[in-house]
Amino acid sequence: MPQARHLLLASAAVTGGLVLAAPATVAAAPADAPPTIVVENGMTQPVFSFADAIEERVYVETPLDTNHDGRRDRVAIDISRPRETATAGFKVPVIFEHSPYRKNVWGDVPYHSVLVDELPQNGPGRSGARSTGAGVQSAEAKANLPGSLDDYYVPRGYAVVLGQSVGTADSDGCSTSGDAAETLGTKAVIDWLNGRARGWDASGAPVTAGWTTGAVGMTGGSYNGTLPNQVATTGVEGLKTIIPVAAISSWYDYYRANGLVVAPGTYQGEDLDVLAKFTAGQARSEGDCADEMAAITGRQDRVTGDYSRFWAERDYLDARKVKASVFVVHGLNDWNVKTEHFAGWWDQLSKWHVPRKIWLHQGGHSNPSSAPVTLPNGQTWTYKQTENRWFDYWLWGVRNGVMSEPTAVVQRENAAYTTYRNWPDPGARDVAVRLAAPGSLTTGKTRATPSSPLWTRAARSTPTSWSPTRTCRAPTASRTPHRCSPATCASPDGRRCGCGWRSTTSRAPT
Ligand SMILES: [Ca+2]
Ligand SMILES: [Ca+2]
Repeated sequence: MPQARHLLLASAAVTGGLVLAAPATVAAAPADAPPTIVVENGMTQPVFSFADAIEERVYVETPLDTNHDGRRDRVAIDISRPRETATAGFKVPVIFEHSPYRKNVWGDVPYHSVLVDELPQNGPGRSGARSTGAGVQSAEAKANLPGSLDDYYVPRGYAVVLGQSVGTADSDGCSTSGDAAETLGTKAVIDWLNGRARGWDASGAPVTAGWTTGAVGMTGGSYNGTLPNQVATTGVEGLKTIIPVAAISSWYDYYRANGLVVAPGTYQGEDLDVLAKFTAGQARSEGDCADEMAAITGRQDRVTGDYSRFWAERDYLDARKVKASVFVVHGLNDWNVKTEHFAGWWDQLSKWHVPRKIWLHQGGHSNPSSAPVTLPNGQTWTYKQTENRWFDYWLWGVRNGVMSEPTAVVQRENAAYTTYRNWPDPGARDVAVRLAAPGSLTTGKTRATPSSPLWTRAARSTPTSWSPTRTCRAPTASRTPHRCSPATCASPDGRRCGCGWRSTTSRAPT
């Protein structure tokens, strides 16, 4: 997508007033002046009263019937917006976080049995059940929505919408974990914000969103960050930008690896059906949605590990329809949503020329720290400030230069932040890495012994996404047509793996 088109879209989003304040001070608007955002150093300032914010619960109609009861499922959303949106005709853009974790999750959902229940990368503190995490909150409408998005952005001139995924919490239906239904259940909220879908309050009275410009930015971490990826692939009008943090780009890469069944770090035995039940809650999983859950268990196929239509429905690695800009954020030591997820997604965004930025840090499955990062122009910003400026640019049309700054911010192995014109660093080069002694890699030569089959295919330094180009050929007794491993696809002399591989990234940062 040509960048110029997005710049036009961003400019068109500015329908409210815009004040560019003097750098050192925040301008105080006269008491009778129309409400405006206030911008200092290219960043919106907190000038609207959070205590006076308007809170609203709306049930948005989706085109779905995931629980097959003959009625369209509705999804629940909670809204916080500046009071001026009701009293002074002030129209604001929306920062939207959708989640399947809001409440009533099944905390002790049964996991699949596994023969090997510990991975080498699992450190101390491994738990047997998925944590509810920061995204799990009671979402009853109240004066202060769960989490800090509303606290931070409502005073700066945004509405914040916290949604509940279809089939979870107060929304209708059955959770489907990652497929088109979940995508459309999220997209419906953006359609409602733009007058293309219906919504009602708790009493059943119709509700419209006349207070918004219709410009929407989505963000969230992990699953909450995956939903923005999903919706962006639809090209829905109104979604101007997304900030997916530690987000999934293909659920096959989350629960499978080249034909093998794998689990996210620290959650051995989890699979997509476990996650669907966790988010749906026990009552639904064992009640109205029992049939739907059983269908997921069958179709996910833990026997072969094959990539199938089921997984293709949950694969977003095609950015051809993406109209939103994308700010990718990921930890380079994330063993839950592994680095291949952002790498493959980034490659797609590059391929389709989506306006984009990337922020990589040395943490795990988490947000970046609050460390300040100095840009080549001498300006210093934290991640949160960069997020703020990114939303200001794409949702309010503030010309703060964020798109002229280095595309990539990368925290290196020594914890120092470095900026690059692009990612991978244009100065990076391919490095062939070979499996060596157990638990190690080498860029040098390796020697095969009969007791240690040699994998001769070169692997590149992370992050790289690998997928098989064909199934195994070797006629060994234990061969299966689905898996590639030294035992099942050895060459006739028993010493080499016969599977072909291709990578979806060409270079890694050096
Ligand atoms: Ca229904
Ligand atoms: Ca809050």
